[in-house]
Parts: sequence; structure tokens; C-alpha cells
Amino acid sequence: HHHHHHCVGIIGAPFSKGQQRDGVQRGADLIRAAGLVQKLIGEGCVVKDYGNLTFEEFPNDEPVGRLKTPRAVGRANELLAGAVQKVKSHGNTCVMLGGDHSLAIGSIFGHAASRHDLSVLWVDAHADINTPSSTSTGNIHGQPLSFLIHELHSKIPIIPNFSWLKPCVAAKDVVYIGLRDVDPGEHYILKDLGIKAFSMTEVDRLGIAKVMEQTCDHMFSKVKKPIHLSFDIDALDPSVSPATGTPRAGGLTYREGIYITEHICQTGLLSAVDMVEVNPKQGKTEGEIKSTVNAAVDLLLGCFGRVRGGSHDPDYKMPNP
Ligand code: Z70
Ligand code: MN
Ligand code: MN
Ligand code: MN
Repeated sequence: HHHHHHCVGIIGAPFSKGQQRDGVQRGADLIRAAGLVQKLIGEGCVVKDYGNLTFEEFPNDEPVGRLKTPRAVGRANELLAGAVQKVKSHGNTCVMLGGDHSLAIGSIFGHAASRHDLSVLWVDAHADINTPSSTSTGNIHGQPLSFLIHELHSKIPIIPNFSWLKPCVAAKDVVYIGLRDVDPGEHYILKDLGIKAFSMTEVDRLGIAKVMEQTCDHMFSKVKKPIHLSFDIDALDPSVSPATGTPRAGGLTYREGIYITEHICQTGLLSAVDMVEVNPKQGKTEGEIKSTVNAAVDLLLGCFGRVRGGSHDPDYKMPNP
């Protein structure tokens, strides 16, 4: 199992209109500049970088109900969905570098279009499952799962540039890890739909190893499904990843984050990953930005075979004295 190579396709999505803080559109290029591609190759991956998407501008993107900049978010995700579908059709594990978390709409939809029967592992401080009516901020990055889950279909109104989107994930196929900032309407939905969630309380109670065991038990209760890992960098504690739009105290440690990715890699079922909400403009110092970007890179390396105990090729030859 250990020495197969991973084929990785990277898409950059420099998009910020799912929320209101400038800077998050630079996340993808910073993660690349930290050496992601070379480091993945160093782990034995075959990597194709598909480059950055170019998103259309919508100068008169007035709110629809509470939703902010709906036209830009709808069109960006339509474009991203097509790009993810293409990467999957080439047989790659898709890595989507954000950008904000509204991009999970297109990333998961495009993934589901080529691999139905996905499981979604959502690692985040936030539940991102507000509906366009329950949202108090109007920011679509707080809502992507409501657009994707079959059971919430009746809660989604008609929105310009979203007509391409159909729900593609069942509530039973979603698992959360890291929650610690959940709105009342979101909590209602989680309980109503019985969505599996390991908040930071469960991480504290069980430890990350049991959380991952139970996460996989839940995801693979019947058949082995491809995994979509949607990783919001704010899931990690702000002491590790401060350069993000809404840091929240009491998050996952660096080690817990890495453990999640190592465990998911070992299932052999990882099919797509989002790495989102890295925002250099939210870092107070160069060091804060570096720490956040490095954490994102290390999490991605964990997804693709890096193990902390070290490893060696099967044909490794011990040098003679
Ligand atoms: C809130 C909302 C959110 C990230 C904030 C916050 C959502 N529940 N997600 N930062 N990454 O606006 O719906
Ligand atoms: Mn492997
Ligand atoms: Mn978040
Ligand atoms: Mn999020």
C-alpha cells in the first residue's frame, strides 16, 4: 500500500467574493510559492498544475435577499466545477487551492459529477451550512453545504447564476471535524438531519485518533466511497494559522491537523481536497503569514503520503561504508 504514487492535479481559485475580507484570493499563489509542487514531487507524486482560474467580474452584483455578491459566486463556482470535473476525468486527485470556502460549492459539485457516491469530510471551525434565509451575514462562504445537500434542496431559492447547481451529497455522507463556532440555525440543521459532527469538544473527549477511527467507520459503514476533504485553515488553532478571515480560539493543533490528513491518506480513498481561507492580509506579521501557509502545505503533504515517521522507496539501497 505504501509506495504507490499519487497523481495530483492542482487548480488555483483566486476568489474572495464569498466573504468580505480582501486578500484570501492570494492564498493559492502563496501556497504554490511555498513549494507545494516540488514538495509533492519529493513525496513521489506525479503533479500537474492546471494554473489559476480567471473569474468574471460582476460590477452590479446587488444582494439577492440576504446573499452578498451572488452572481460572482454563482459564476465562479460554475467555472470551478467544470475545472474539477476535468481534473478528475484525467485520473488525478484534485487539489483546489482557494480562495474562500464558497468555492466548495463548485469543487464538490464538479467532483460529484465524475464520482457520485462521495463522502465529504469538512474540517472547519464553522459549519458553513447556513441557508440563504438562515444566514445572518449574507456571506456565501458560511453556506456552501446548504447548496450541496439533498435534504436542504427546498430551502434554496432561485438565485442568479446558480441554475446549473443541483444538490449532490446526502446528509449521511457528511462528517465535520473541528467545529467551535456554529450558528443556531446551523445547529438546528445538524441535529435535524443527524449530520455526524466531531466538534472540538469531541476532539478533546476522544482524542484525534478515535475521532478519525469513528469518522472512517461512519464514512465507510456500507461501501468504500471516494473522499472529498474540504479543509478550512481556520480549523487549526490561530496560534498555528492566524492569517485567516475569522480566526477562532481553541482549534486543532498542528499535530491534530496533520494526523487527520495522514489518516485520510492511508484510506487510499482521497479523491479531492480543498485548502481554503488562507488570507495573507489577515496576518499581522510576515511570520504569521508564513506559519499559516506552511501549515496549509504540510496538511497537503500529509494528504499525499508524507508520514512523520519517515519512509523510503522499496528499492532503497543502504550505502556501504
Ligand atoms: C458564519 C456565517 C464563516 C468562515 C466564517 C461564519 C462562517 N457562520 N466561515 N469564516 N471560514 O457567516 O454564516
Ligand atoms: Mn499512499
Ligand atoms: Mn471556517
Ligand atoms: Mn469554512
